[in-house]
Amino acid sequence: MSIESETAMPWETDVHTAEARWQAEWEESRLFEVQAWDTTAPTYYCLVMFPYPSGRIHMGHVRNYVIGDVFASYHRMKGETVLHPIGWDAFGLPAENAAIKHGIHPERWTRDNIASMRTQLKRLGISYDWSREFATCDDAYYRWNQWFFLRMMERGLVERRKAPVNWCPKCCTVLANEQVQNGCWRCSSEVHQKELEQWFIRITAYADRLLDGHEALRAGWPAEVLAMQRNWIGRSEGAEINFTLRDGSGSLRVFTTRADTLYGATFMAMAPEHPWAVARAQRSADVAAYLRRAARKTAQDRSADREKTGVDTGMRAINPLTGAEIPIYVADYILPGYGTGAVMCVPAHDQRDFEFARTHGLPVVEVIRPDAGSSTLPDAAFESEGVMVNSGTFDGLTSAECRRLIVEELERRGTGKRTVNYRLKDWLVSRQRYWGTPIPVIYCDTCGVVPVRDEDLPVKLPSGVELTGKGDSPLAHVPEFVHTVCHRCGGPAHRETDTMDTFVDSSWYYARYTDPRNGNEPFSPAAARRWLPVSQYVGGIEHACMHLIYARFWHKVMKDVGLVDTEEPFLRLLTQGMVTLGGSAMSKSKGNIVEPDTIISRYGADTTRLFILFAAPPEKQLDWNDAGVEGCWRFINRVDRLADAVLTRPAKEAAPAQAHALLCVYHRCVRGVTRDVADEFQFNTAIAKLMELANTLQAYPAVGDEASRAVMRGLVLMLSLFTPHLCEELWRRLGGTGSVRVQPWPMPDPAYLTDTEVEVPVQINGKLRSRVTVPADAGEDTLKAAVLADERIKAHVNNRTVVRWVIVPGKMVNVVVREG
Ligand code: ANZ
Ligand code: ZN
Repeated sequence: MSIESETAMPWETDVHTAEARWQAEWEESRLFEVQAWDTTAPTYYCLVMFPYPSGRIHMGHVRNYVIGDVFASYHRMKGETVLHPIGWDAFGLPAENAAIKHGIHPERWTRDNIASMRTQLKRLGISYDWSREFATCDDAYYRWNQWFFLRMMERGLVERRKAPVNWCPKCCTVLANEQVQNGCWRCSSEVHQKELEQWFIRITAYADRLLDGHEALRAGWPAEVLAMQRNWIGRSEGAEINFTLRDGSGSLRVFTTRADTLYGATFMAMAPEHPWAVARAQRSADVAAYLRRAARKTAQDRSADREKTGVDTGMRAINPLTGAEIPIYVADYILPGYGTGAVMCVPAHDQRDFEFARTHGLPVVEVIRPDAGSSTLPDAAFESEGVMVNSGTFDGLTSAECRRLIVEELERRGTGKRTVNYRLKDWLVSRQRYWGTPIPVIYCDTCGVVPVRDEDLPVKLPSGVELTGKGDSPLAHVPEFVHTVCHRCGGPAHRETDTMDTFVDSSWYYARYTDPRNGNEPFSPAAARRWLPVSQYVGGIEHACMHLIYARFWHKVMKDVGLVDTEEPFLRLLTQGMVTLGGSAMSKSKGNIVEPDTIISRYGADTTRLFILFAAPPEKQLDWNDAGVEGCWRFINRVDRLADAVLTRPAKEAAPAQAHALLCVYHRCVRGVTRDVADEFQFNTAIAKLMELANTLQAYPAVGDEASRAVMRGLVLMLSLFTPHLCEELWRRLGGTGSVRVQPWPMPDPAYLTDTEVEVPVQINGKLRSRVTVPADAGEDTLKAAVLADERIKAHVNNRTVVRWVIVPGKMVNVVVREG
């Protein structure tokens, strides 16, 4: 082992040159590039949510990517073949807005931003395989969006139908939901709902599969995200019931989860958008006025716990079981997009109906009494289960039983049926925008809607386009694009001028990384089999519903098409917390932004990385703190000097007991850091352990001896997950060969683990779910506390109740839980 470090520059003065030097070396040696077939080692796919090229990297990105790099680096050192790619989510509205505002072409704006963000990212020294980089605005990528769209069309998963969109009459344009802020975001005009032909992807056809998939994700996804998805999908079992109109002109269909309350339905209500309400408005000035008022309210105004408004339509319906005649109202607390947009109202057992009945003087008929305790009537609706009353032959039954029987009775009579309803809606994918994937469809006067042929893909975005922000799709004003020939009949045709929602782009990019240059297919199934599913995905919780549902859906379609053979795309998910300053999210408008570039220019990438990982556990909020950054900087320089001392100090002879004690501390540290990183994802406590190890080493009386060198090498190896540049430098100085980033991860030597601790397996309902480490003599309470604090156990117990503990001290714990 050579010692050539006597003249090494202190890190403190050399940090920027040294970091750049190692980054260049990693890049030149292609250290992080992986070939699909280069090894038989197990694969590990670490994915971070790719950035939108807005122009600059912010701290949220840095946190996301630095966390990802710890996962990738650790698994690489564990000997796995690690895929760690990066690219650009490059389509989207800001590019178009920049074009309108500054007259710069969206493509130019996007490519420039990518170039500067790539430079910024590279300064962080993250172990990306840059050879796989792509941008979703590359036609080599988006042609496959079009290809998938065609496959979905073939499978009946694509539909074109009318849908209400936000329309600004002044700008003459469709607005995305988030662009409606007190009217049009651009001109503040009142935004109208307008019916336009739109393209939909029938994600609802996959609702049950999306829910079923949760079982497999339970162990690796935050329970919170799964709960949000479950809620978003909103599966609800119930019945559809037809109420005949008194005048015999038809029947009004409702969706209810509480068919048991049918005898208590004293009126009905429909959404202002319901076709019958719209028809009624032609003849009733009251109804027309109410509809106009409702149209001005936002969805939030309508669903919030506001006053329940409504108007009697004068129409009457017959309760199918009681034969009673009940009035039909229009009320805006009924939402158009859910169920049938009409409900049977049971004021005694539904609080909203109760309030409405109070305001409008409608009767309240109790049909369920609590088994125990007393009814909440007449102060509030009684919404739980109980025993039937006032319900004819059903009296005395439980409400649950009655629900089943009533639905069966309605099915016999042909006036109702069991149904499942979802809150999830079909995915409206068409955008009247330029900077997105053209929808690959043409319209022929003779043949109608004709899908573009595979061999004619990609339908390229034309570059010459005028963007004004007004009117319909910008592509409609590019004649060379619009006019085409129908390949079926050879006659004249015109192209669809809408583009796809950019969430399409992010729905399968992770699969493209496995085979990013494939020109014949989106990716080869073999490459996908090698790498998918993603082992660890890291990103913001704000993507819990949209992106993470779309991607899961897309993956299932890719499975059905035969491209992948797994049901889920992302095995594990870590949602990193926000980076805040003074407790609030960093934002331009608040002026509380810390620029990554500023920090890197001052302290280097390692300090930035270390602070971000040390200041908070990854999933928790991280409040920026200059003193903390300064502390990390000092620690890094201390490690640098420590390495120097280890190398240059003439070795004193240490007492054997002292060396042994140092090695015991070291091996315990290896065990602890490994556990923190690999099992707990608590990088902050891992770093704290390494800081302690550095302290112990510094205080060691024989710094410079063989034991101290061994410990220093181990410290450098472990620390390289967090501060790779410094550690690369020290590793070489300590005589290491090859990059520190591909060295084997240190193993704790049991000879030095004087074990006063034991590892106890923990089962949930008899299934092994985790292990906890406790003092060998831990009593039941300590054991229980350790079990309940374990992240994996927490995820499994989730919202269920612990009913019993089976404990064999020092040997095994079984937690018995049940739902609810
Ligand atoms: C009668 C009833 C009686 C109801 C009762 C509840 C309690 P979830 O569980 O979310 O699916 N509903 C149906 N469609 C609606 C719409 N478009 N807008 C507003 N409310 C609607 O909720 C289903 C219940 O929400 C349905 O069951 C219906 O009210 C209402 F004691 O029908 B229920
Ligand atoms: Zn034709």
